[in-house]
Amino acid sequence: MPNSATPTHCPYCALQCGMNLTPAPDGTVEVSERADFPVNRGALCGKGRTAPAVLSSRVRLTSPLVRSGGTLVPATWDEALDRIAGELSRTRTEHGPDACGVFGGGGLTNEKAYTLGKFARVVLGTSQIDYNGRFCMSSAAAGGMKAFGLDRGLPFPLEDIPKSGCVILVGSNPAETMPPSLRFFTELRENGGTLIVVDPRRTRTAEQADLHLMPRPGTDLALALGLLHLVVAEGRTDEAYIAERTAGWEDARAAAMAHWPEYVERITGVPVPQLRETVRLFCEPESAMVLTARGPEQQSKGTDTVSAWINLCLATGRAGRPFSGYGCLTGQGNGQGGREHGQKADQLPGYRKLDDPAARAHVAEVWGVDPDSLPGPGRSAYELLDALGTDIKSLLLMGSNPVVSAPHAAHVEERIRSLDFLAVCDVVLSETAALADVVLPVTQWAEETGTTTNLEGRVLLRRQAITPPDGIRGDLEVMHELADRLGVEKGFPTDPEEVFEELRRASAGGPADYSGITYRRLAEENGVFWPCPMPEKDVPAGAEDVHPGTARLFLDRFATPDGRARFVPVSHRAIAEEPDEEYPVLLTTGRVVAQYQSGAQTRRVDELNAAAPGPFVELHPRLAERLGAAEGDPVAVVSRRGRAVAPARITLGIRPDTVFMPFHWYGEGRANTLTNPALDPTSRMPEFKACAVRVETVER
Ligand SMILES: Nc1nc2c(c(=O)[nH]1)N[C@H]1C(S)=C(S)[C@@H](COP(=O)(O)OP(=O)(O)OC[C@H]3O[C@@H](n4cnc5c(=O)[nH]c(N)nc54)[C@H](O)[C@@H]3O)O[C@H]1N2
Ligand SMILES: Nc1nc2c(c(=O)[nH]1)N[C@H]1C(S)=C(S)[C@@H](COP(=O)(O)OP(=O)(O)OC[C@H]3O[C@@H](n4cnc5c(=O)[nH]c(N)nc54)[C@H](O)[C@@H]3O)O[C@H]1N2
Ligand code: SF4
Ligand SMILES: [Mo]
Repeated sequence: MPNSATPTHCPYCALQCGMNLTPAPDGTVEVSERADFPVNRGALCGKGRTAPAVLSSRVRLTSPLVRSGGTLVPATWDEALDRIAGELSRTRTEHGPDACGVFGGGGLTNEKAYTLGKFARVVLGTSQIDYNGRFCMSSAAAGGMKAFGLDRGLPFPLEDIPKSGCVILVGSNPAETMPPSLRFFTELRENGGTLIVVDPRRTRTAEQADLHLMPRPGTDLALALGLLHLVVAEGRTDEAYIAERTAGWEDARAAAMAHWPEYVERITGVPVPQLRETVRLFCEPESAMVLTARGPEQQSKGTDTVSAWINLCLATGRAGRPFSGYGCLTGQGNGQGGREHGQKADQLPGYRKLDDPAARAHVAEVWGVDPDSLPGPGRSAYELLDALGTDIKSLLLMGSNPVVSAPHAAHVEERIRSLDFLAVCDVVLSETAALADVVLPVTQWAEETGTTTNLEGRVLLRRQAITPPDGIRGDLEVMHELADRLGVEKGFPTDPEEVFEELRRASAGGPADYSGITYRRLAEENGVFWPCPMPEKDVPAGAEDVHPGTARLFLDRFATPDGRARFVPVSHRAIAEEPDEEYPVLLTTGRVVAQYQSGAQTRRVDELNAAAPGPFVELHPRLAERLGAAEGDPVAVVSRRGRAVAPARITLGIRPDTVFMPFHWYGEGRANTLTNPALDPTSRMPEFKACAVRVETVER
């Protein structure tokens, strides 16, 4: 490996900030500024800056582990791989292929996600594969598909944000979750545009806003409908656009008209004058955007909620036009690419549908298998986890830590413990890995090459910058070795570029078409936006292509058969679990800037732990006073599913009827002990953002 700086990308969130990595003489790695990457222009948050700490053997796994006599003990790779192959094979023989489950992650590179989906269907023959992205952006994906016929989180690059006239950020806190992106919102305001933030908490992002709406958690659907009602009532619809570029307006309009502003104020708690002001700020400029993130999406009506915000954009002519549109801010490092290439329960590579005969035939040909041998769609993430130990006997897990991050986590933990066999590939001994029968230590971002697709739909090359330590292997090698042991000798290469070449062919002609993208292009350009097809039908391996990629979608037509966007008629409905006398308070959950997700990686970094040492319960002074709780006092939050205890953090920046907990920790402060696994009927997204709880003081 070279001793000079390697330009690459951060291992964490979907911004995929560019950075340079240089190996230092003492074996560590230095991060330096990479100013040429347009998304972050050199800026990094604390997580990105400290990411090399997780490469240290002090915190990472250094050897395969195999459970023996109840404890995990070091083993050779052959012992560990033989054990996994043997157990998966036994499960398949005794209970059938669907008794083998596979769970992936949106942090895996495109090459890994693609190979994991192929491994499940071709090697194990199981339909039971899904991934943590289901908990992330699935509602936005479902809403985008319904309206536009395509799901790419942002239909435009981030650099378009400052050129818009108004941006409504719904349930998104980029000041903590994507700090370098805050610049785009600051520039928006410097250019005279307005920023409206919709969040039940006065976050660091909301503090930057021109207008902050503070709805009751779980009421974004009603809020969007109320805004659309006002748009119609005030004659602010764009009738020419509606006639020319959309379908289904009458029904959506009728549904919205039932949501009077006063009724919406009662449901959401947002005063009517603020609704009117929002409509004015959104409709007056020439262009405007709505961007959603997990706040409105992680609800049991997340898909309808996204549809309602899209309807608002369509009725006002704000989609498929310059500096206008609806977008979702995807979360994980490869949250976009990870949802395109087949680790989803119902999906084949290129965002193809598993139940589409033409898609099956195309992918089966690339894979060299009979289309009839491909299983059908399987269960969604929570349903899969819920079936562990009953229908699903053995699980292979790669890139997730569900014991911390899944809803109703105590139940999920109990299901995981009831498995016959669990194998986990991870870089650290996560709380889920600690329950495994076999743990495989895998290489990390800086030690391997692969592609990710950032929140803009920009495909990037994450280059290897250092040599991995001895005794560590890559996820691709793990799948190659397991396939080999399970009787599939070909089709599981360990070279990422070789996998990408196959992915190009598998995705060719699909909605997420990568066939015109090559590693060489990615090395020369600052990423390529999909779709990027080949001009010809056949894709010769390694061939170059001239398609520039598609930075901006829908400017001429939407991806529906007739090119028109679809309105979806939706109506308000309550959250799955409304507060009552016994559980009178709403709990919502989310993130803090210094910890990432389940914390498996960031809780192993001293600097980040110093900044965010543990869980807390954010509550309003009025609620604290009623409880008799002072700042820092331990308080218990109790839901129908369990009890969590963490110190009180008292703030005026939250609604008095709501408490907030970050979900990055395990143990007594685990927020997901409390959360409700009620699922959205379309996206199967759990209701992470609203459940009924009671709050109590704790004697210590
Ligand atoms: N530091 C850090 N950054 C991250 C991550 C991380 O774990 N840590 N994870 C990455 C990933 S995978 C993701 S998905 C993104 C998530 O990024 P965000 O969506 O920005 O993160 P969250 O904190 O989950 O939720 C955003 C906001 O939604 C608000 N909210 C809660 N309930 C509601 C509601 O009912 N309605 C509305 N409108 N708002 C509500 C919360 O108060 C919160 O401020 O972040 C990415 N970046
Ligand atoms: N209450 C509540 N719960 C939530 C959310 C919320 O807002 N509230 N948000 C949800 C969302 S949006 C998400 S995305 C999920 C995320 O939650 P998780 O799925 O648990 O995500 P991570 O903590 O990122 O877990 C990734 C694991 O994979 C490992 N890993 C990293 N890179 C690799 C790799 O290349 N190969 C392998 N094999 N392993 C790797 C990491 O060390 C870590 O253990 O949490 C969800 N849970
Ligand atoms: S914002 Fe996201 S991609 Fe950028 S440095 Fe931080 S964690 Fe990494
Ligand atoms: Mo996420």
